[in-house]
Amino acid sequence: ESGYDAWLHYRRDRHVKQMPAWCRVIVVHETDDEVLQTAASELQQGLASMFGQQPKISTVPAHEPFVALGTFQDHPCVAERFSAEEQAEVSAEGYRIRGVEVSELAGLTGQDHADIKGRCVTVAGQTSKGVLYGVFHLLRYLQGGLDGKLKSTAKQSLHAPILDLLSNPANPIRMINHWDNMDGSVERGYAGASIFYNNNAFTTNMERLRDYARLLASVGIQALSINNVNVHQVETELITDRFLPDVAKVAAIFRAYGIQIYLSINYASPIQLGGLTTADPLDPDVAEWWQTKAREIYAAVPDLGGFVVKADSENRPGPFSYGRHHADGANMLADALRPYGGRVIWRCFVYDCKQDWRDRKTDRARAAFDHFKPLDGLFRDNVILQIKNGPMDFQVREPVSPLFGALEATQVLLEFQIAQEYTGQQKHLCYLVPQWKEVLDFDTYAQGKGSTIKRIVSGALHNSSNSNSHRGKAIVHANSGSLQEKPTHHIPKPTNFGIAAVSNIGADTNWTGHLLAQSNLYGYGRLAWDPDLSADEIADEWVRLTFSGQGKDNGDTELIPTIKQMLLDSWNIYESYTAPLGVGWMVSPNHHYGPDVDGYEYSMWGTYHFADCWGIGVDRTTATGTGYAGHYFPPVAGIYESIDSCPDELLLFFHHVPYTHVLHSGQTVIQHIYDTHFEGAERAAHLHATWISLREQLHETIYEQVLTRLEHQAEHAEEWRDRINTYFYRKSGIPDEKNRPIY
Ligand code: BDP
Repeated sequence: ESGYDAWLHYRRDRHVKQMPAWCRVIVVHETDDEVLQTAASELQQGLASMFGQQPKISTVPAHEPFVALGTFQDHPCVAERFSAEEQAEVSAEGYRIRGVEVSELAGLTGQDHADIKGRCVTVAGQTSKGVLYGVFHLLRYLQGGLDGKLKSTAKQSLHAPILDLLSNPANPIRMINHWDNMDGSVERGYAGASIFYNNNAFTTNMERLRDYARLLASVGIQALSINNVNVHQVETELITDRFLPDVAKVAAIFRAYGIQIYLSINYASPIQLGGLTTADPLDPDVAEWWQTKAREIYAAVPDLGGFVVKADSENRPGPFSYGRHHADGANMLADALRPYGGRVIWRCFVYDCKQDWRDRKTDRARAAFDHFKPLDGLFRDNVILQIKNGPMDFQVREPVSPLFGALEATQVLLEFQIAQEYTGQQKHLCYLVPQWKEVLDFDTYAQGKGSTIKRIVSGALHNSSNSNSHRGKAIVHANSGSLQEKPTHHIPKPTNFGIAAVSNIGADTNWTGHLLAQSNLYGYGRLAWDPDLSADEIADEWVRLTFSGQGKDNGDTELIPTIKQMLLDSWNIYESYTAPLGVGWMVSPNHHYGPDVDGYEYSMWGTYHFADCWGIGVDRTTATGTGYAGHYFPPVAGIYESIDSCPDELLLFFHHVPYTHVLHSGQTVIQHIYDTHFEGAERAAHLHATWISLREQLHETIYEQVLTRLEHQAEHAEEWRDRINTYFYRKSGIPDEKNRPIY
């Protein structure tokens, strides 16, 4: 009980005495398809662990109930269970699961099944990846997650599964980005060293990588970049003979779980590796160098997903050095990868970190939009722009990036951060799914009502508008000076959309440091698959899967609801004792942990709150501020432009207001700051106390792991409270109405 098995521990259920009949035989046709083999062995292993008996694997059904796996093409046993229409409803990576009475299996491959009594279950997909995801769904169901819907009938349904479901992933790309360095460190890693590298070499612990692949595939992740976006000298060599054989080994491990790997590359590679004097994307020698490089890379790893690129940002090299635009840079790489089906995932986190310092009228929040909106329609169809959820940098509260929806002819990936860089670094509890849900459900109005972020990033909005007149409209390109091409207006490919997120795992035994932070990895995968799941449903699943078999009544009455509520409250708690009302930052520079109210205020990074004795906040309006608010579509822009309609939680992101300004809540800004900080610290202490109340019901090591973090959080929340309250009291001179201690 170390947390290593995470949500895949498949504990033996002490209430289930006998293995259900249908689990005893797994029918799967003989295959070279590695992913299908994985699906069969995962099912076999999961069932064996849950029921204490190893199921047989068989290529044909015998005269007993069974569970059949396969694609519709593989096995008559599978295909015959679904009508042509039912099969057609399954997308490339989706699946259907159905449990039926054997008597309903008439005509099955000419065999007589009359003497088979009971139920059979089928897991089917168009592809073996779909089958694998279906198997993990079935295991979730059996393990007690039951999708949160079948709790009370669970025991009965084990023996006669009434499952009949179809599940298709909403997002074609469901990716995790590692910020791992080859020296073994992890940029913004809070769970120990890298599992991929140590001492400037690849790990030899392939077992750990395989276990990671299982965790990812179990929640539907199918793309993985394995090195930091900031590519240093040694990682630059990942695309050379020195490391390509290792990359190939890692790719093989993940391939068996249906996961494609990607490499982050150094834009200056032609100089650093190739001895060229330039990395200018329009220099023919540079383009040729990348073409040759791509040939070498794909000879070693034929199914590499492609490249992830951070260019011209935070001192990384990029096309700007040569007076070129990012479309020039991305397209040159895309042409090199095209023959092999590779993609270029080009990050929009591009800003000049000194610009706001030089000129306080500029605004870092504008940067991604200002750089990329003018390039809409200019990217090759194997380029995808990866956009952080907000315009700044993964703060506890930010508006959504206005690039979503504004890019009409460009494929996009949304970028979340599972690593809790600014949200307590996996020492504080912060279940991020509710935050991500708000982003995904946000309506941009890009094409009228219903243009939600989730529909934009899944490609659904583009697909539905491909045929309407909207798409043909001319796109005005400002600054297209260096661009060699005219807008292509290509129709984005539906497969080149989705979600990526920065990983929160490391070599810690429980993967995420804080055991409860596993819920963020689980939740991210589930949400990327189905953005319509609620934060509550996902929390319920994760808690059930992780803690099943612990607590009284299988955890149903107390353990599960209590831990679930802790998760659901945690983002709000964290927000309430840290930077107020969307202003962000106020963290220690560099490492970003703990309060430092003016830590960034006088630095060059463009992350200011402008607090003085009269007020606080950043004026981002069009009339008097940086104009950022005008990047949104109406009516969103109008809502943010006006102090009266701007939502409280983002007020200081968009407006500079006096401390006496009255919020929609009826409270003044200053009193809101005091109240939320006192309450936040109290609620953090309550999380700690709640956990202590569960002591008897939890396994000791698990209890202890979480306890120490919650203890720290409670203390640290007090420090946050005191620093923020004191700061604002001294700035404003306005006392707390409730006379609580502020020094
Ligand atoms: C910020 C991190 C920095 C990353 C950067 C990025 O502080 O370490 O390199 O984002 O996304 O959140 O590139």
